[in-house]
Amino acid sequence: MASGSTLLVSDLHLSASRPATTAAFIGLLTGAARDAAELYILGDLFDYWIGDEEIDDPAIRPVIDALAAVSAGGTSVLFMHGNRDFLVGQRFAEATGVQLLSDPLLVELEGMPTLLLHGDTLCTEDDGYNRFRATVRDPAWQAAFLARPLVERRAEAQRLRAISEREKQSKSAEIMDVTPSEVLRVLRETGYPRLVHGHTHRPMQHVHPVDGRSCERWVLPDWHDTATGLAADRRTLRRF
Ligand code: LP5
Ligand code: MN
Repeated sequence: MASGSTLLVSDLHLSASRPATTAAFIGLLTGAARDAAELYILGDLFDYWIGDEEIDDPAIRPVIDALAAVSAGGTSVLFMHGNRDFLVGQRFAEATGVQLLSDPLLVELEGMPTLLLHGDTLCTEDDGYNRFRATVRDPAWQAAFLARPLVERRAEAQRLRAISEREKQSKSAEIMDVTPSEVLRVLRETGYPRLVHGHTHRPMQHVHPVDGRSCERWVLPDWHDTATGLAADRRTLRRF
């Protein structure tokens, strides 16, 4: 039996260059996730995704098959796009049985109103990233990008990954973390739920006092060091 009826993970960054992480994720899909009612994947499942042709990549195929098997077994697998895999599309959904989610999404987990996000939208002071995001989330830009040959798309993605790693060297930790005022704005706008997100790779349970209430914000870990996530357990969350 799974450790909770709902499991949440994010930031696995699966790629051919990290086979141990792929094996750990497949271990989750063939283990605890099989007995869970729901598995939420809150973005950056893949290191990058340049279109649903990725499904046919030999390094990715076992992940697709394992997602399809766990979905067919009765677990609802739900996926929210991250900043690395915002091009995951309908063909992926059909091949895996995974449901694509919007970001943010307000759900009830064991009766607790919970706002799920990838987390990048909370980082409002990262101007370079936010300009990039506005461009690549535009449907017209995406259609044009997806119409380009796969080999060109892959080269662009790799170029962009290198730019991102370089630019992060000169960004402060504060800029790359969530903006406190944005967290408060989102909490007010959505009725003071519990927040769960990834992206910043700073796993932590925060408590935000806001308008006389205390709102929890749970940050998921990335999978480079620890292949773990959170399980909803009655009205709390815990690492699994
Ligand atoms: O991902 P991570 O953790 O390194 O850093 C993120 C932000 N970076 C990104 C970029 C991704 O790493 C690369 C995604 C690949 C997607 C592949 C499919 C689409 C290919 C598109 C090819 C054009 O999201 C990083 C944040 C960090 O999180 C913390 O929040 O700071 O943001 C950046 O580093 C972005 C740079 O500041 C700005 C990059 C501008 C690039 C402009 C040249 C290319 C223009 C192409 C059209 C938009
Ligand atoms: Mn991310």
